[in-house]
Amino acid sequence: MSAVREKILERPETPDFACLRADFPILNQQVHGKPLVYLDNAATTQKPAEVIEAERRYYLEYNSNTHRGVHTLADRATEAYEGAREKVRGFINAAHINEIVFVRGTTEAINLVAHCFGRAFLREGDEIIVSEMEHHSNIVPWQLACEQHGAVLKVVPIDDAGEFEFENYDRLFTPRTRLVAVTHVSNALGTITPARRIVERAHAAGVPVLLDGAQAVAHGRVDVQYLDCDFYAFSGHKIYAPTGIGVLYGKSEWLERLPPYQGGGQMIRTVSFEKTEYAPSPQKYEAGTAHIAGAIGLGVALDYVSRTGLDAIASHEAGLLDYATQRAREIGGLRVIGTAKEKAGILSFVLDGVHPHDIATILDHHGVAVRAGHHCAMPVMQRYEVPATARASFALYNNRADADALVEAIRAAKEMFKR
Ligand code: C6P
Repeated sequence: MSAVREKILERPETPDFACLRADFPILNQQVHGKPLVYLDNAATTQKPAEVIEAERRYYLEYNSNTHRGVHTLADRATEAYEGAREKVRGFINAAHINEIVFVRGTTEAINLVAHCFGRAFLREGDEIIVSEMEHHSNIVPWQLACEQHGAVLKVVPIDDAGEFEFENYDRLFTPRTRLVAVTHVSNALGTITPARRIVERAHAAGVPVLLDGAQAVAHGRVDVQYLDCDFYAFSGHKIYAPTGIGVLYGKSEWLERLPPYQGGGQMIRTVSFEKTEYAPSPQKYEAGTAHIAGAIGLGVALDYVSRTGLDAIASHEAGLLDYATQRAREIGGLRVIGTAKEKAGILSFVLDGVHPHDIATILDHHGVAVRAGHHCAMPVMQRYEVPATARASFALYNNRADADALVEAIRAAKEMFKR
């Protein structure tokens, strides 16, 4: 660890974000001859060197399968893998370690719940509530479950600012409502939804809630006991960890009741041709060899974020978002899509006369990486009657100079398309 970094860690309440940037080696490069300004963090975040090193060390020093071996390397791998599970538990303040299931990412976590919950509890005419601002990963799995079991999807509208319309949500409940699945933070708009109130309302009707935390976990404190949600899904790669690893949190009472997702090794207690008994959660949901290195990397990434401090990260990113939004709004013809009062670090916008894909291409030539498209949230695009948006999304290593580079590159794009 560098001396500078040690100094920062002595005062974790005021981390020096400028120094933290050095922890992410990939950022130190040029793109099209310009310094890289990475603002596509909602798609995936970059990884600190210590996360990359943890994965490397696993493969170099103790690569082995977990839970199966009786040799030293297998013990080390199992200890590190289960240690990572405990880190996840602590990070989201889950009550029990058996409530933490390792999956590939948010998408798999939601599919797991939709599939298992559907099989166990959905019947013809039952209803699932989602919102208009969901990512496709929190729409399509429910559509598949509805199709299979004859259930119906009901949608909470959003208003012009991109706020969750709570009164309309309230009205959607009927005696047939079986589950609510909503995002904690919208990837297309940045809206932070009133997750705790959403859960409270659903619980008043005896209905469980799944929160999609893909865009939330890296940007503010998440406490699943405070939220009281029944399920919480997130991806490692959006919180400075490797791809291919993610987490499904589920309350014990649910994970004990739901049937398994996939069958295979690791998820059983006994197998015979007549009958198989399943292992308890989380093993019941983790058939096959896990992404062991990924889980270990995730544990290290969560340590990194915790040391930096979630509250400090949230306020750093909020400051950046305000600054970037204010400066972007000075550009004539630019419209911000998503102006909710409570937002995480996402700036979605359209620019008169320039297609978002063209904006992103020109920005790339200025070294600025953003995403353009429907962001896997087509209903949001339909709601705002735009084909796509350009989206800049912030992480802990971004700074005002990045926001300035973004704004200058947008101005250049505008200039190029001037008639
Ligand atoms: N959003 C984005 O650029 P996976 O792919 O499983 O890690 O995450 C899916 C997912 C689910 N919910 C939300 C709210 C998300 O933002 C995402 C991923 C990326 O916005 C890639 S489409």
